[in-house]
Amino acid sequence: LFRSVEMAPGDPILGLTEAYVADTRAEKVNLGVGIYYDEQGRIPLLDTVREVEQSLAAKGLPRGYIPIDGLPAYTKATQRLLFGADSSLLEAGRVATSQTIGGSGALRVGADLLKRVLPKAKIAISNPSWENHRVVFASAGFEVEDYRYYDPATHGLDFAGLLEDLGKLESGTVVLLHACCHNPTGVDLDTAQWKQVVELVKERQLLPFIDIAYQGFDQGTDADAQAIRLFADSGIEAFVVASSYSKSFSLYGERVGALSVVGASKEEAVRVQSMVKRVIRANYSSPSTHGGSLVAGVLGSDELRGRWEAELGAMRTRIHALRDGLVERLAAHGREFGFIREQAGMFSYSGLSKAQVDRLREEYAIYAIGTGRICVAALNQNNLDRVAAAVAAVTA
Ligand code: PLP
Ligand code: TYF
Repeated sequence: LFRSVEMAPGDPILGLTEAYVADTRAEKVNLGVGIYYDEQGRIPLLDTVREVEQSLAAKGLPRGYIPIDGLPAYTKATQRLLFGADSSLLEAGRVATSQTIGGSGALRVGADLLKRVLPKAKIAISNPSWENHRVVFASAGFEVEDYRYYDPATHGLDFAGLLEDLGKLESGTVVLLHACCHNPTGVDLDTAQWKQVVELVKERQLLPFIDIAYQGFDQGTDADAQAIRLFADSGIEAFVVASSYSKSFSLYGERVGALSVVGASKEEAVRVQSMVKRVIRANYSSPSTHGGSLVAGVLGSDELRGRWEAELGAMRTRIHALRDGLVERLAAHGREFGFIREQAGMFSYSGLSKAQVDRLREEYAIYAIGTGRICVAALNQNNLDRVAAAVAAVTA
């Protein structure tokens, strides 16, 4: 039956981690996958998460099914974090939010929903984007186009190209936008640029689909949600947000995300929510209890939420320091990488070529993505010197 099945191509990012794990060199460093590691090179378990987890364990709660669209305390808290506690959209009941299996699940449920309600729409993603964006939307039956985004000459934004390409999209096209900490480049729009994009999207009648997987990793939870807030204030009738807590709560394997769909009215949001639930039912019936309970437990307490913001703030501050540290060490080797300071979040498009990335791996046991993407959040004071020296060597 399966005799003619071919090997499917592997995930280039997760495949690299497999190669890293198999590498026996003691000094190896994995700058490939987007995970935040602490100074000891471990994935942190946040204190606030640990506290909620311990109190839940002590209660020994039963594990019945939760609603198709998730825990109400979770979806409510998520809405406030994304749209702001004083959001007029929330006040008006215009946002339909569901707990999903990670941010990836939110993208897929959102894609299936849009395919159902807008069967002819295409989607445009940034060039480059997280590779799974293309995979998920293509699997849901979308034709995927791209818009210019990154300018290799400046290691920054090709804003003129972006505006030109968005301006040419057919009306009704879905536009996938990274709210902050763009994956893979680390290149974001500033406030003035976001305002222009919001105006253009409105004028061209495009449908914004905002992916926010790194809220709080650049400037803070409110500042990093500025794209959502600007679209919310723009008078645009409808937009979609896929969000993830994988990074901001360091809960990667718990698969905690959410899909929020903004409609024109409360009544519209109720109908949309019913359709989202139907999509979820057809995919996996309902989400899981544990991760959602942890997040809801933290965000539902003012005290814990404040401490979580501080824990997230510490991760953010450390990433900024690692960017500075890398730039300074490279400068000491006579290499100018100042742009790494301007980029935001976990990732940096380093400008390293495929051949240079190959040399880093083969000669120095330093793993990066072939496109030159490095995960800055995998650096620490122990490996910074070695990484900088190796980058200097391969760029000689
Ligand atoms: N969107 C972007 C831009 C990401 O980088 C990620 C990373 O994992 C996701 C979505 C998916 O998040 P999750 O791991 O919660 O599925
Ligand atoms: O881009 C990254 O590294 C993260 C993690 O199939 C990730 O977003 C990578 C690949 C993948 C799932 C998650």
